[in-house]
Amino acid sequence: MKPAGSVVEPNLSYRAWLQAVPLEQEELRSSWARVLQTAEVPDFHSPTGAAVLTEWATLCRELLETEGRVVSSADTSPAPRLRLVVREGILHEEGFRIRHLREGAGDVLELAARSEVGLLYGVFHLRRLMTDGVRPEGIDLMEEPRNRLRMINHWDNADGSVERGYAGPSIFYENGNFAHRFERLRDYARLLASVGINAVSINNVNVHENETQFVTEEKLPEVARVAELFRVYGIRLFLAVNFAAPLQIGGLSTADPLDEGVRRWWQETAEVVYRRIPDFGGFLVKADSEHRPGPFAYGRNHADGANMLADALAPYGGLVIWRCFVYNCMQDWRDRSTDRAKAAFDHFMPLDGSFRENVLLQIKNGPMDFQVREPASPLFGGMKRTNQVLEFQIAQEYTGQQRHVCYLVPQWKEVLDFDTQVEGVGSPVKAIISGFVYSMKMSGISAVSNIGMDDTWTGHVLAQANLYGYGRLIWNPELTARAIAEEWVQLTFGSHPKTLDTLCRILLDSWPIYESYTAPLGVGWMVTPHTHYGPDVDGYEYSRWGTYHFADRDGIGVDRTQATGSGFTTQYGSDNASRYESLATCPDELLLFFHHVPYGHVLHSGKTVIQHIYDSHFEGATEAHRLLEEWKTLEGLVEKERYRLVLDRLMEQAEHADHWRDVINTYFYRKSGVLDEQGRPLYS
Ligand code: GCV
Repeated sequence: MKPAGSVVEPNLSYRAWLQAVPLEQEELRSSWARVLQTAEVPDFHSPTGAAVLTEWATLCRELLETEGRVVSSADTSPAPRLRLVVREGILHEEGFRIRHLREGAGDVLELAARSEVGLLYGVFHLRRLMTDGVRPEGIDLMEEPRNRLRMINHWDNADGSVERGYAGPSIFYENGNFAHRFERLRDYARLLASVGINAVSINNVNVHENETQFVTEEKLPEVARVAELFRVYGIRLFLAVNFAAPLQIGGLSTADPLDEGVRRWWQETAEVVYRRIPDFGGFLVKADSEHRPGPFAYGRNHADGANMLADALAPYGGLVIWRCFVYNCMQDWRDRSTDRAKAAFDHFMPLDGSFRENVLLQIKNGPMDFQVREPASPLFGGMKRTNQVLEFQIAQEYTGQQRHVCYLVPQWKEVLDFDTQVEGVGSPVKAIISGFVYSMKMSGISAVSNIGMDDTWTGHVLAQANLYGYGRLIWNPELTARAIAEEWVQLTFGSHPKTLDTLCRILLDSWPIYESYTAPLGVGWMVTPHTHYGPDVDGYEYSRWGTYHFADRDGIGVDRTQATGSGFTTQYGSDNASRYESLATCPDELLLFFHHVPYGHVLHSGKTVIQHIYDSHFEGATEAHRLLEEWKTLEGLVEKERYRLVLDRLMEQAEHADHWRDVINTYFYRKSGVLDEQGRPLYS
């Protein structure tokens, strides 16, 4: 039996949110068929135009079960149609407008854009409207991206592995070389374009010897083939480069950014790259970070390094995206004056205003490292004269590694909505990053990819919602997490009300649930070293990485106050600084990020810290089991393959949440000696 609003083809996981789900409602289907079946098409000038036509034909076939017919713009017959128009002077370069027009006897759905890629985004938007049950009559909407750069960073290595990859091997490489999986790359580019992504870096920011070669004459033809595939979908290709490349592959004896020979080497390299890939995006650089080479070795600073590369790329319009993830990774936990959270700000604030126009500083969303909960980085709002890129992580390194469901859009929204208050109330991160508060030549958002060779792309079918949601959110940060979840569920699983309702609840509850059974109250870490999967409360407590919770028999948390701690709070604009500084106003969920408190400290919620730890861990584990039970109610509504895949994952999550609960509760019971008020067993 075919369940209503569902789909029955094989390979459904692979198709992700671009499923062939025929519109169920007859009336809806016929009103869309009327205006979509015939397309009036302009003269296209690039392969992107061909992709627009393919997507339109696919819509007709898969959602309307009909074959589309093309007419030229010279055709003046009054038949209803979709009119595709490339028009100068309207909108943002990548935006589009969709209008329903009555013209004589026939009605016309006009999709207008300034560029062919704008039309492509528009056709993908039609798919969303159709799936959402919107009728074509009366449509009049405009869409344009709020962020100019909308990027994915791959941490893929040429040997085929993916750093922090949880969905199988790399789609790009195997055995030290390009893997030539062109069909898969095209399918991936299509998925990305469908949510508005326009840039991708294809190799790990930790650039090893094999990938250092990517900028050589020998390897560039392969890079160029990948760039060509992405170009069709409006996506520019970037490479992560090794700052020491002049030494490693250039035969030079230095990589000093002020050395004439080094500067010339990078200029020549840029020339070679652009000869092969004229629209090459630029270089992404991790320098002087976690043992990667950088300008410090030569007594130079980050601006010296970034500007040298920027000068090499400037003649071609290329960008340098320089990461701010710089900290002392050889710390001693006894050294209380060094605080990793302060490092990025300390390194980069003094350089604000000294970077070239084509340099963008890429800043992780929080001051530490993609934890389940962190405050926003104080560099947002701090830096006023430098182009910025916000970096998220779609890969769930610290949020369940795509074995646990953790829908991250609500977390990302909190970061984007965080009011830096630097220009008075109303200067949220999203307005800074979009270039609205301080005009920036170029800015945007990037995120670490969560895909690999797995049939589902993401390892966990529900983790596809994070890739989808990332694209949609950075296109328009005003979209709600629920609206994005609803879109994704309908496109991915069909529109049965029970499926929609249940899956949206699972997704929207998942981040708070994950948070509640893992590290408490913003303190972070407590994960198994290196793998970062599973609980190990002291795993990173005495290590070199600057990742401490300072739990002892009396209390827990990191004192980052100005009064008695590291002074990290002072890096924020004044109102936020005082809000975080004071125990009276610091939000509960970030309490242990900013303060060291006794276990008996009473939270705003009215609970003590220790009781909160116990309660949240019991509740979190119970809730993880509830997610599993909710999913089980969809048996028969979701086709077998994906039903089983998700079921397996949720079973693992529920069991693992119990493990987290027991490890964390046992640890804190033994440290504090405080019993649970409700008398529940604190260890197993
Ligand atoms: C690519 C964390 C991760 C590393 C990653 C690094 C970074 O430390 O664990 O795998 O390296 O962040 O963002 O550069």
